[in-house]
Amino acid sequence: MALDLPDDFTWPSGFLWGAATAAAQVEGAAHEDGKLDSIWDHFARIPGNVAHGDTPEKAVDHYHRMPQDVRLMTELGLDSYRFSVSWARVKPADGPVNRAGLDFYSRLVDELLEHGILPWLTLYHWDLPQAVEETGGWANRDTAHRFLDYTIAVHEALGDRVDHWTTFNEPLCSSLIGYAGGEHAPGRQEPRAGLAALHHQHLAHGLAVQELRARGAGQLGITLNLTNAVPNDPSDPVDLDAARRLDALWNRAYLEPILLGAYPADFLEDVSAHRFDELVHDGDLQTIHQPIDFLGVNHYHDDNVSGHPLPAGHPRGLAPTDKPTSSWFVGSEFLTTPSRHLPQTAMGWEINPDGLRHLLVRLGREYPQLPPLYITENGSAWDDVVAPDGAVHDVERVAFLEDHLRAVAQAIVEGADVRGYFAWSLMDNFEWAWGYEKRFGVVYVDYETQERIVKDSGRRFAEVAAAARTLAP
Ligand code: GBH
Repeated sequence: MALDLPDDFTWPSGFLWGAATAAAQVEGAAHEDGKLDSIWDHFARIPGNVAHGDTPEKAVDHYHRMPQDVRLMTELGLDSYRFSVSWARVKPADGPVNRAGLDFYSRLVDELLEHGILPWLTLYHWDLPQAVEETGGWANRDTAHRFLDYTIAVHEALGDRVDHWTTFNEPLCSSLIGYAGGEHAPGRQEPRAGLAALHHQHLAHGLAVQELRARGAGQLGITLNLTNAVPNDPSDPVDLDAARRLDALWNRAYLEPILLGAYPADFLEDVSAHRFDELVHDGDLQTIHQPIDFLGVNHYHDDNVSGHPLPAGHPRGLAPTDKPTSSWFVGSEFLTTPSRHLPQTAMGWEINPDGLRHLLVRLGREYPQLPPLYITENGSAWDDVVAPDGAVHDVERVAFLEDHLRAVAQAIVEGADVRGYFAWSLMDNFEWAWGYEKRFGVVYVDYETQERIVKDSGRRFAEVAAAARTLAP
């Protein structure tokens, strides 16, 4: 059955229906075949960092169950599978590349191609080798050059079969949350290190795109998590400025160096106390400002923001552990995110599908140089249970999926150039600082037995994708 969409609506031809995962969240086998610690392996072993003391050590054992998982993808009717490569598997430390680690991805790519599924590869989804962190991690400019070496190793092994290359997944999170906020690995709480990571990841992106382009790689892009910064009280200049700051730090500081070749002037001013400009060397912005073929958009929720302290008694929002963390609003640490009292998912994130429509339309209007868009992540966490009939009736996730797909369709009607939608996530997995507590999959995983059960949302996804293909022009 198709979604309830306007009669004359058809999904653009070739629209990609996919699902996404990330290496550290699904693979497990954290110390097999030459893989060494990533920052997430290391960070998760330190008590207090991850809920319940969970670690990515075994995750959902995808490393060993990969062929079965690819069969699951065919059941869901996926056109494409978005996965990430673990740097700590490929180049765990200084020295030679780890063949055995690369071989896993080579087998995965072959398996996907054999089943007619397009591999959509991400080079960095947050799992820096711990050895690189120990030389300063992303706060160290040299890490951008090491990323280039790693990129070359991956391209040498897979470049003959992989066409779609994404440099970074959500650099905002792996720079500011990891280095300034401290809720994510490596758990540093140093505002300037957060900004250094931001710039060095940009530089790494630019170096990698340049190199991949020169090597003839097909489609190159980056995935950003973009948000609508909503002023809590739109008639209050303090809240308007708060929204402006959040938009600058979370959206424009990531989009504009890539699309326009410059950091936004207001962002530079907001972070000037941290001497950000000293991090940017001559020529860096030219390196970063490479043409890209697509922009991946991850969107989960909007952000309602205020420049005033939270009122007394306002809940602080859910946190994975009671570990004290710092603000990752670097340069605007006073910002708060009061609740708008909208319905929420199990993450405590508000549900507002129209925000996705608004974001997609607005991106095209604000940036004439915007490349085609792919939703590379969208999804929701719920407290799923296996019903007595053996199925997982995740009605809330089905509704979330349908409502967000309708929002994407509406954005397309309004002119947004969206070419695909990847559900987050293919299957339940290691949800970073939340450990295994939060389930995002359209496939349920029993963490004792590793059994997979396609949830109702997975079945719905398959139906919608099949119907869309039948109707495509
Ligand atoms: C994505 O990031 C990741 O790419 C993926 O690996 C992950 O599993 C998935 O989402 C689900 O979490 O603290 O209230 O200000 C999540 C993007 C951006 C969502 C920041 C939470 C802050 C919420 N995140 N946002 S709040």
